[in-house]
Amino acid sequence: MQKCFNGLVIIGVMFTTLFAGDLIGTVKYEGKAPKKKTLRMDSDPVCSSAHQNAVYSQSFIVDENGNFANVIVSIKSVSNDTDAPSEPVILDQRGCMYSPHVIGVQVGQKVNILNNDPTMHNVHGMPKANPEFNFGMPKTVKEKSITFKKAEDPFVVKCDVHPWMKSYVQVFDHPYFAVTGTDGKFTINNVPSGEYEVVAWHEKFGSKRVMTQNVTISDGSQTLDFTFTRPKKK
Ligand SMILES: [Cu+2]
Repeated sequence: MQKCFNGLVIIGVMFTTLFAGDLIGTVKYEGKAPKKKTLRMDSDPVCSSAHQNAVYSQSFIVDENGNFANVIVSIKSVSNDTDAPSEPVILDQRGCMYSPHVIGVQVGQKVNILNNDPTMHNVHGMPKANPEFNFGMPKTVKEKSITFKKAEDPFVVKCDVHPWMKSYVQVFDHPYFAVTGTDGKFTINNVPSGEYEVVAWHEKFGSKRVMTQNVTISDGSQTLDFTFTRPKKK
């Protein structure tokens, strides 16, 4: 009986390993992109002197082909029995900018916030499901770690010293999410087979104007593209 049971467990494991697929795609923006916004960092000479050239806001990055960066693409309502990765997600403060501008992290996974600037930052996160956090990072404090206990929609993390510094964080209870690069591309690996709703979020469209599409994942890879369009003026 024991042998038979073990056999079933092995077959079960094989099924979950075999029947998983990658979700890949490109996110586009259609329409006239907003004018690039120059960031003025004069209020802190350490910040302004860190840049030789003009620095632009990262809140809307679209290239000439419409490839849309910093979009969080994620699978909604997917079961997950894996532990949070021991590898932390890095949120760097460098040149008085957050890098990356948008991150996804799992419940229980560390976010290591770095200060690579010889100045003071104040990290102020405004989640709703998780406790708000707000702490200073003088130039002597090079790293602080935070973790989240609950999954939640993207929220802002800003610096109270430098008003142009903003980043966005989304917390997931599974590993099936990705953030688009400047080429608009994303890859979500090893999604268990099934039918899902896939959500694409961008900060300028917000949680009320996320894009959703349905997809069926089976063995192999599946392509799913999204196109955000400029909202019509009322
Ligand atoms: Cu700052």
